Amino acid sequence: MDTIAAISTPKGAGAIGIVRMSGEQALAIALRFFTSPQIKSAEDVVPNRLGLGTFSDGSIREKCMMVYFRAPKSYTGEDIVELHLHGGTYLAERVLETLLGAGAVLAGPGEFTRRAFLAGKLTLDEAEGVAAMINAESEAELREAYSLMSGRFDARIKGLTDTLTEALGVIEASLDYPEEMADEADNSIEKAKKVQAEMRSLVDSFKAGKLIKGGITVAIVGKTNVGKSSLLNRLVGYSRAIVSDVHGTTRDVVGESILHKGIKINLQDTAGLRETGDEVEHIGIERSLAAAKGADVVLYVVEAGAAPAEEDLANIRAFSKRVLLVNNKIDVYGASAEGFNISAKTGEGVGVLLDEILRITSVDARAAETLTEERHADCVRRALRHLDDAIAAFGVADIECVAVDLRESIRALAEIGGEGATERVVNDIFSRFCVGK
Ligand SMILES: Nc1nc2c(ncn2[C@@H]2O[C@H](COP(=O)(O)OP(=O)(O)O)[C@@H](O)[C@H]2O)c(=O)[nH]1
Ligand SMILES: [Mg+2]
Repeated sequence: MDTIAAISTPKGAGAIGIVRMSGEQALAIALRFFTSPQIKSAEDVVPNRLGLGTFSDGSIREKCMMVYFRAPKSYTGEDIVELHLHGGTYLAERVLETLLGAGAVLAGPGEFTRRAFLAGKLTLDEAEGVAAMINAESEAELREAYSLMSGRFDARIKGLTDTLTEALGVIEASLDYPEEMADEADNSIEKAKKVQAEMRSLVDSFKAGKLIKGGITVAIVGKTNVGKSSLLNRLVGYSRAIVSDVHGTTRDVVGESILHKGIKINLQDTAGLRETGDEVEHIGIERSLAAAKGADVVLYVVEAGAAPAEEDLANIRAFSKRVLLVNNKIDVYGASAEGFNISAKTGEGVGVLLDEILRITSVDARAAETLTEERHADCVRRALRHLDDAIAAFGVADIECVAVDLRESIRALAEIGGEGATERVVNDIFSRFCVGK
């Protein structure tokens, strides 16, 4: 395999820039340009230790550090060399160019991690965890990513697979010795039922998992001037949207994300709902309704003490199952009997409202190990379907049918770790990585 090279730090000015190589030639290529008094030959390079030296290719002389990881004890399982340079957009590119000129090949997105996967250093779901960690924007997302990356999720799936494999062994044996194995077969199916229950709860957790990954989208809707933009501003902590007592101020959907208790919430302030002859405002109102339709939660805001506009509310309830009635301006009008009482002006009640958003979407930042990846959800759903069939067939249909479905179920679960994953699936996963990882 080629020796690959890439810049592993983000583009732009920064304290350090790291250029990384992986492959058989990595050290030889690096030592053509990197010199230090301690290194007379490749044997002098101590693995896993940063050493100070000079990178020089005739035109640049960069005082920098180098670290060498010897195969197979490296991220990719191959020889890896990292050059830790002064930060800067140009310098790292310049060094990379020199390495490419000396025989290294530019790495594609995620190619280091892909090599790690091919070398058996990590499973496919662990690799997905690496990508998820890099992209994480909230505490909860990071926690789920760690659960994937560290193999905790993989171990849980393996536990399920082991139980099913054991059950399959018994079922296969009972093909030949139906009488002798009857009790054991019963027993195995009971165990398989526990796996079935766990798979079901995993599949259920994907609803929350998706919200953890993408954030909970919350649309703020209601009549004009009830304080929707003020609520947005209060939640984001600065004056994001224009607030005024002129009716119909907000026209476009104004979006901004916040973190609450480690969960990302994507807020959308919208144009107030009212009859209008203004063409632009009318378009804005259509966008408000579209935002409400696409949201995970809708906050329907009214002025405290005033009744909600029944028609608007019914309209919204028709397409959104999670609608919270929010009574704003309690600092002037006092609390209402029904709904959430808040003041966008003083901030009163706003924390309770955010907690409620997490509660009704069943998203909990502390509950690690929800399903967050569509691919995993798909595998578990398929595994569950086959297991359902196996359990339903037991005692009713031919025992061979039970065995066939159990095998399919096990196979679907194994795909999570990458077993039997097609080239296309693997390519798709690594193409989502950044170059240099
Ligand atoms: N006293 C009080 N006034 C508020 C509160 N929230 C908004 N307002 C005022 O109500 C008016 C309309 O607010 P705005 O956020 O633009 O409403 P929107 O049209 O629903 O976006 C502005 O004059 C705000 O200052 C509140 O909680 N208390
Ligand atoms: Mg507004």
